[in-house]
Amino acid sequence: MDPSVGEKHYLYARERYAERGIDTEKALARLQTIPLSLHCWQGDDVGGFEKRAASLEGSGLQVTGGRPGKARTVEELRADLEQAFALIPGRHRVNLHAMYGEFGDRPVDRDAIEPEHFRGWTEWAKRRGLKLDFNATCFAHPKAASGYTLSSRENGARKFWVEHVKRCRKIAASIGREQQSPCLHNLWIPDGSKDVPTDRWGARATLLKSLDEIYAVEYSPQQLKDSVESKLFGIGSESFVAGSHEFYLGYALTRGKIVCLDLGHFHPTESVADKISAILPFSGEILLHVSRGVRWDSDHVVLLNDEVRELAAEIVRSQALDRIHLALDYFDASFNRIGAWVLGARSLLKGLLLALLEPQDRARELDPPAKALERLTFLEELKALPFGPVWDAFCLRNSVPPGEEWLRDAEAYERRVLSRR
Ligand code: RNT
Ligand code: ZN
Repeated sequence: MDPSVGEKHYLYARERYAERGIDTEKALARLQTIPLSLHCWQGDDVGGFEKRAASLEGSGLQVTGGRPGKARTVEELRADLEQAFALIPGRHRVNLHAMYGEFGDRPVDRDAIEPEHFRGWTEWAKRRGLKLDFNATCFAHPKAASGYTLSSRENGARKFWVEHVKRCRKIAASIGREQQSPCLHNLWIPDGSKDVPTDRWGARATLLKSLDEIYAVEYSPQQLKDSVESKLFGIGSESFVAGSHEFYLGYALTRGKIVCLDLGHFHPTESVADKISAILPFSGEILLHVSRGVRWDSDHVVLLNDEVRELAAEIVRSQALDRIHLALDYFDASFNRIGAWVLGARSLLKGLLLALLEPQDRARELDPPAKALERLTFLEELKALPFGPVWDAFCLRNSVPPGEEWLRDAEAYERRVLSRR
């Protein structure tokens, strides 16, 4: 798109929004400040760089599709991330998993990882002006094969995982110190049971004990923030998940931790958007794993669907942009993996922009029940405003291809780099 055409369309759109009392410049300026944490694991189908062949078996995570071109080395993954960032407007973060360390030639088990294994990442991030977040990897490991980690009744295995997560927090804190921005350490465990359990109480008591051991080590919140991620069920944990939403909500609120809400981790008719204003009065911050479940927690690439729009709208309406951390979490190996990153990130940013283009005062005025028809009509009419040119302006100002033009670059990269792997 010729930038002057883009600008012409934008000026028209700006006027249309201004008629409704919406300042598009203000919305664009706000959007510019919102970082998304891009999940490194989309680049290699949740593989990681450990020497041991990793299998997702028993973790409940399933990556489907066999498109060639997944990253096999840390260099390839970084190059792919750089290509993705070149097509995503704004300044964002990279979300690492412990299995993505650079471990050299000898195998380093999860209970022995150190900050030095992530030095390459911090140096790269610094050069690229990126900040990092971190996750413990409590799956894809023989000691997680029983389906239980931190809630394991087998004390040796449990201790192993406690040690792993402790080390992950230490690594995350050292990253946070280095980058002068808190590193968010998220904890998700696969623990649960395929069939009817008889000791839910025991598993949860054990998980509680493990978490308290882990978080007994204190770090400065300038360096490290901790979140815990619940789940409803997984493949292989259909009947019981130790770290359920109620469990972690209780834990986070009593221990000053952040809850992580993954869009795929609730009953399909449950609204994560609705949870924002229900949790924030009691908790300083929330982490969102933005994903798209199709029938189950299938981790499809994020699209600008009603769920994402509603979620973004609720964040903005709650004036909570500064209290909500946004991360992407999906894995799709059925198409170009760089494209998957870009499409998901751009869809979420679009949702945020749409939310920022909602006239807040007017919206609140229309909330009373007597105004239901007016309210719905107002929301419907907002959908008819020329949002596209405002989005394109955001892309152009960030020197990123507008519209679907980014696809050309993603496809060229696939031809030039990915298809040769
Ligand atoms: C699993 C959780 C978790 C993982 C990543 C890889 O259901 O969503 O966040 O996707 O840690
Ligand atoms: Zn998640």
